[in-house]
Amino acid sequence: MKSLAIIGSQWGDEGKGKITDLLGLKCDVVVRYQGGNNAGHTIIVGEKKVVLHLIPSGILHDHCVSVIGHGVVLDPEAFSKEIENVKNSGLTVTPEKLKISSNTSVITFYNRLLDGQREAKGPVKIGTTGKGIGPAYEDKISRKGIKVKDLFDKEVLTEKLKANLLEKETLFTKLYECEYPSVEEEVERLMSLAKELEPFVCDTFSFLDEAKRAGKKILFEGAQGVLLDIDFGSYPFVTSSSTAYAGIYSGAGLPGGTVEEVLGITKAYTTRVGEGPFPTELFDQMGEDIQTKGGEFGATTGRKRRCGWLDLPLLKYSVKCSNLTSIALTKLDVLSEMGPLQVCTGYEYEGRTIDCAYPGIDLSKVKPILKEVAGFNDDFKGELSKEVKDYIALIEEAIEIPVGIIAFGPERSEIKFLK
Ligand code: 2SA
Ligand code: MG
Repeated sequence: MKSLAIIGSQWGDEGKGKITDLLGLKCDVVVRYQGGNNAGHTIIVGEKKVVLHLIPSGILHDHCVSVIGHGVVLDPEAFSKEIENVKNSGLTVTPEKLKISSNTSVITFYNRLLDGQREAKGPVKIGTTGKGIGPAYEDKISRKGIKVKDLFDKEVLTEKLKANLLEKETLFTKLYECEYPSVEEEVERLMSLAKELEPFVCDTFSFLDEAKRAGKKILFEGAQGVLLDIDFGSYPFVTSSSTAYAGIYSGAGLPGGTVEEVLGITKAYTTRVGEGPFPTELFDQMGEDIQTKGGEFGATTGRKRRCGWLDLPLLKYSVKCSNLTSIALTKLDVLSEMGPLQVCTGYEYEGRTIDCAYPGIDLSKVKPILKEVAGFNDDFKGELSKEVKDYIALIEEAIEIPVGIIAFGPERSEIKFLK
């Protein structure tokens, strides 16, 4: 297998975790390059269910090195809890197995507080996960951010946090009228959490550079999905990182193109959690049924995910945005025995018909063109039924890349390679 990237091709929650877990078996290194603990990757291994938020899925394999690149935003408190959970699942975590870039941005208490206050009291509700992701990226871009390496020097951290809090203070006191910890309190909190982080912190740039030169197989593990990308996504209802292909090299901290395959993980229908337009959203019993049968709840916040039909104009767009070379079609089992299905093949938009979305398109104004297709009743284990094959063919014809993998359940054994 070549080095590859696994990217969500919709609004996240496509089942990236289980595919990354499986393909991770054949990889030497797994790298997270964007996002933070807003992600939720649920992986079932035998009797065990492991939910990963921040730690790369490579942690499930002893032969894999997991890397958190500097494009990630890291909450030391969430990290500490997750390490605990991972260890409690019987997995070993050592500095040989997990490496965190010293340049990774830190999510502070102020970031979390601001995220929550904005969602509760601000003028635009995005439906964020409330983990402080957006404000942490804002700090980074505005050059006021705290980096992991700052956590080990009290003087440096105090100075940086003072500067960092200066403008936020007005927001907390005047705009949102909420309480917030003093710089001294936050320094103490962060420095005590940093102890747990310290063994894993290193120069991941050199590690990845050497791994690349040595011909190691690297898997780049995307979080969320292309439609949540800060630039390509359905702005402003997006996350604050580059979830699409373009974010890989800068986020991982590995210059030079080595990704030969880009696998887009695609749910057989569409879900979205949080606010924002969703052209094929179902508000009827079918939507409820998919939500229930698919267990469509946020793995991080527990929120109900909105459900709708597969949207080919958006999928076509994602394929282009992320240079996808093939897709893995997941959760096909959820659509089984549901009766006739529908697929969105185009939009009516501004007086014309289009079959591919594009940046800046107002998704709240498109009228989806739905095509009814035969439902299927399949266990996916043996030869696929004609109806499933037709469903796959319809997708392949639209997106012009193959469906290389299908998944029809949470287990490793419920993933099938078609090509
Ligand atoms: P944020 O918190 O700033 O990243 O939120 C901004 C938008 O991005 C969406 N978002 C997500 N959408 C799907 N899945 C995500 N991960 C969790 C999961 C979400 C959960 O695996 O289920 O548990 O609720 C994720 N993370 C961010 C978010 O809904 C906003 O629309
Ligand atoms: Mg998820």
